Amino acid sequence: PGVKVAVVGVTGAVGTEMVSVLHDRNFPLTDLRLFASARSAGKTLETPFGSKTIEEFTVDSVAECDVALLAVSGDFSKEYAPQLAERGVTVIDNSSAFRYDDDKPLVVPEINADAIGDAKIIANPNCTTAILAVALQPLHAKFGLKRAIVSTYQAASGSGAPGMKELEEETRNILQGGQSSNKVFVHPLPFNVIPHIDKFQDNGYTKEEMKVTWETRKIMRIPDLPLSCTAVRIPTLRAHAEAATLEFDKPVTPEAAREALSGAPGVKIVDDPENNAYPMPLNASGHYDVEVGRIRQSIVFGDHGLDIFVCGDQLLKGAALNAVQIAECVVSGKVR
Ligand code: 2RA
Repeated sequence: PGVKVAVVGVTGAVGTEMVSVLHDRNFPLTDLRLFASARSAGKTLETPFGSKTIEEFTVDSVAECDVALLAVSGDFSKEYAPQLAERGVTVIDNSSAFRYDDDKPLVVPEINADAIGDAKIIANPNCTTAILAVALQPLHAKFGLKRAIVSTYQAASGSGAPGMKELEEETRNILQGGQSSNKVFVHPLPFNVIPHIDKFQDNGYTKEEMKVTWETRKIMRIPDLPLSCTAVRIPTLRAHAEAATLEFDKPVTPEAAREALSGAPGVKIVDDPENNAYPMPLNASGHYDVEVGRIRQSIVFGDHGLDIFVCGDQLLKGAALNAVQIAECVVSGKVR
């Protein structure tokens, strides 16, 4: 018997990718229903499953499905995810609404699928966190992660389809001598970097930066992990890159790190500096694996430290792929 799946927020960048990933991974579904707001309801969407009509979201309609993948705002999730869960739907939520609730699992399947248990609402992490955690876990398992300092280089897709559109249009506009008129990003993004993603917090970090700290601790089950992050938007389209300086409990070498990472689920080592091979957004875009490279002994933390560079598709491992992987765990029972 197959599973009835709903994708809610299907007109967004993440929702669109969810449908593609379900198809690409041959997800065992008997029915796929696509939901969006009243504005898009009734429109036809070309999908890998063929032409499909978008339905207006109602709790009653989505409650006819077994699993709902939500790619909607946090406020929407907060209101409707509990109602769907009460009606028996397993909700996998891409917003930040439930990530920090102690009783809701926050899951990267390569790391903590066992946290899912019987949960009816499962939180999908922030993209930046998911991409980083996939690379950190194999190193943590072998050497024990003690501290991390992270800097990110985040693509426009983190602000959804409107962010990607603004980057493309504004780049064209500026090259043609026009004035920038940014709306999605707080400053013009083309030819710029913006060290400001999400709201500033009382401690001077942004919410995006704190998400990386809070969520990495929860997913990797290192509750006090000292991890600081500087999150920066750069003018790339859809893959986030991150530099991490790591300290471990045990001594580590780049060779031992490569061994620990080699064959780790979701990881692709791209680390051949002699041939100019290292993780890059252009190469990681459209791929499931997180690229890890530039692995070197850290000057700061010496024989207990590494510097690494990672890159992963923000819309895939950072969002849609991870959500579908969680759904795969739920339907296959790999939840303990
Ligand atoms: C960003 N992490 O890149 C956010 C999206 N969830 O803006």
